[in-house]
Amino acid sequence: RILTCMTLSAVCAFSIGTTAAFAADPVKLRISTPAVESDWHAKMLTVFKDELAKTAPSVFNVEIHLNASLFKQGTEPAAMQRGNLDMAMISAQDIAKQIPAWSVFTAGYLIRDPGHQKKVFNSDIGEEFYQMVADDMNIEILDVGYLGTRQLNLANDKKINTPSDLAGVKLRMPGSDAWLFLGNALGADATPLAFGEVYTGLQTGTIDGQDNPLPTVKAAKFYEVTKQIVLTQHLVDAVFLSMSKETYDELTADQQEKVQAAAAVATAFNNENRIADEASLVDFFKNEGLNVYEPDVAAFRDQVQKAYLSSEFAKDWPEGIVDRVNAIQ
Ligand code: KDO
Repeated sequence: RILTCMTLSAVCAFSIGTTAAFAADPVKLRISTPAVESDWHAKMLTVFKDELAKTAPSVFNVEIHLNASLFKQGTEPAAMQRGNLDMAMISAQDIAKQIPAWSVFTAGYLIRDPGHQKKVFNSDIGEEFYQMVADDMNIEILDVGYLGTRQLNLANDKKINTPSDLAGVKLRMPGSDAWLFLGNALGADATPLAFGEVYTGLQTGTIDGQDNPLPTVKAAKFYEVTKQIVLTQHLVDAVFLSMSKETYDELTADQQEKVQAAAAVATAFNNENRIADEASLVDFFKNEGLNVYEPDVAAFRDQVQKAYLSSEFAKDWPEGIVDRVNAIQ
């Protein structure tokens, strides 16, 4: 073929020109996340990419950037809004920075379990809240993924039973008001730190503990530098697989459909694996020598719910939203 091109250069130039006219460049989708490679929500991005490669071969070029290597944790929404990033898995806490009504989904002990989470966001509540994100942030939420139920993970072995046992404990939280409020509501001294710095923070003692779902405690190896996990179950956490609306609106209707379908396959993969992992990981951590136990969860629930209901955040919640969320079975 090269030989033919060299000898028949005029014909060759003609044929390259015609091919180029028909083959559209793949649509580049750059995704940024702080997640580590072995965590389920990082793997779910590969499932998303593979699914699109199957359903729309050569149409998309999905680039996955892990470990916050492209954008710092929490800066992804702004990056999408500036047109510098196509996709991310954003949190309710990220969204609440720009849309205060969303802080309702940062409240501890509101969403009951992963099934409840899925139903809430698949209901008219999800529709209303996703619309706010589309209108006010120019971001299209494709689907909700279950990040897991957040638990306390502490470097020392002092027994924790009620919120007062956390007094003076420097609990790392991601860096935003909504996250810090949760840490303080649990009774601890919330300290902001990016996800990528948590392992070293625990190792060197700049923080006394952190909170994350069990699969993340395993994937990020926090169990290597901590002594106990307190099963407070304080936040049934979510990540919202999202796309900048600028990118989304440029897709054809068929491409949008394929993207939506791939997102659904990816979140289903994540949820299934994460839920199964949560059930089995307690034994893993015990084998690693950690003390894993349930505290007085009712005491934590009571204190945290009261803190949220009387907070400044609650003033921005749409009328009746807590009752509507609670009513979803
Ligand atoms: C974390 O920093 O603790 C957190 O769990 C917060 C989530 O919203 C999400 O950003 C997550 O980290 C990252 O995806 C890393 O797992």
